Amino acid sequence: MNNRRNFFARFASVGAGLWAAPKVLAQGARNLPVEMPDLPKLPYKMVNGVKEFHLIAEVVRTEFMPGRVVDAWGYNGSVPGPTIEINEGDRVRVVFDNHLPEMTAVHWHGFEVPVEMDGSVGLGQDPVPPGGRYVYEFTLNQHGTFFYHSHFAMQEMMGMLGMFIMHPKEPYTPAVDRDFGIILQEWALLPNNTVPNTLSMEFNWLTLNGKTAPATTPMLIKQGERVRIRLINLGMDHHPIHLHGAQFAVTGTEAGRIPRELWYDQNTVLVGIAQARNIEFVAARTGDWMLHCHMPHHMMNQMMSMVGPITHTGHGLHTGGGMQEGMGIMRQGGALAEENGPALGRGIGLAGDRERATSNLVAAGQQMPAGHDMSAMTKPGDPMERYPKDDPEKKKIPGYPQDMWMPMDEIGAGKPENYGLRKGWSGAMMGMMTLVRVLPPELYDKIMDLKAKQPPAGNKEKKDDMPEHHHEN
Ligand SMILES: [Cu+2]
Repeated sequence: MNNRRNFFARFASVGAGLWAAPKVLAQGARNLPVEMPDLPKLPYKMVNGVKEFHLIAEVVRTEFMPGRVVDAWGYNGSVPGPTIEINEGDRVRVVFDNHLPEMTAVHWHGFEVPVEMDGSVGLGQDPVPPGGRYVYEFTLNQHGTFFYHSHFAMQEMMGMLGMFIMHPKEPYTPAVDRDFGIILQEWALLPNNTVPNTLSMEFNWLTLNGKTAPATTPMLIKQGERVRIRLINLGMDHHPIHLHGAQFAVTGTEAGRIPRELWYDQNTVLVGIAQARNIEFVAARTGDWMLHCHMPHHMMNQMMSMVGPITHTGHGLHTGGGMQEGMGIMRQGGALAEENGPALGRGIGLAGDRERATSNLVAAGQQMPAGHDMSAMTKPGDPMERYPKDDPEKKKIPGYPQDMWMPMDEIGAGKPENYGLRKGWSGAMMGMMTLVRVLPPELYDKIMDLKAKQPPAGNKEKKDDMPEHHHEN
């Protein structure tokens, strides 16, 4: 006991400066509605003291970015599904309807509830048939960042997942000024195809709350605010999520709050499959800071098949097969046929006869795709002038080409959350990325003003279901 008290005494002296600005402490602790950029909340009604939600599984046509149409599976018109928020101790009923053409059920991930309410089909309940209904009801005596999902693996990869926040009876301290939620997902979508390939182990679209950068909506923060971001991941890969401009402490997992004496600063947090991680930090420095998965292939959209040596199939690298085979799409033969089997999914080196070393000169004689060549942007005297447009010499440089620069600012134009971003900002934003915009008060107020004047959003973004932003002035 004595040791413990000493520990806390020591902690208190160190901790004061680390975790909380005095302003935040003075506000006292309370629970804030969680802001989910680009996603709706699931509304409820009170029925005899029970919070009753209505959740519907269905096919949802959505867009990862303007023009990139996807036929995914989700809930209530949203992929991922709408966010459910309750308070610790609540009695909750979820009336669940299946509008899919096959059976499903809802698993409440990490919930301590009776097995009949767990959503593990076969063990606790029968599958909910197409057109069927199942009523889940439980009292929730937990708190933290949870989620719900189909427990059919392929349905998970069609997008059937949603955030479930349980607010604590005793609000967490130190209090935060902003509380955000982000759902990480990955998808395999061939060009000109709207249906995700759930068998693939290679992913070319990476989303946060169902959007891919630069179409992700930034999180807006006023300088000095204390911020919580809740991250959840349900896919085939782990995502090391990195924040620019501020270090953070990991303050919660999928099982709830981490005791404060176990916090320590980091700037990258690994969000493993089926895990939740809450991070917290004080937004001290103004700027448009990236929050992104740090896996290099997750920092791209489907352009990963358009640049780099793999572009030039037949002219150099040929690992495992072409893009279609790599994503499990057969052009001929069976998936287990001798000529296909070893080459499917992630190359494991068995298809040695199809592999070649990467060399320079892969692109010799080829026209680079539009956007590849920076020379259009060079001015006299720039170092880039060494490699003028279409100079065959640069194709002899080992490794060339690797990346390209393709700002698409127009994709985010007209979105108030993007107001004031530097010209060319979208060139940095691809794949599993979004922005944490730490704004000086004037710019913050200006953007809030623009948001207030925005016409009501369409079906997908049911902004009116969102609770009001907490905001002091
Ligand atoms: Cu990742």
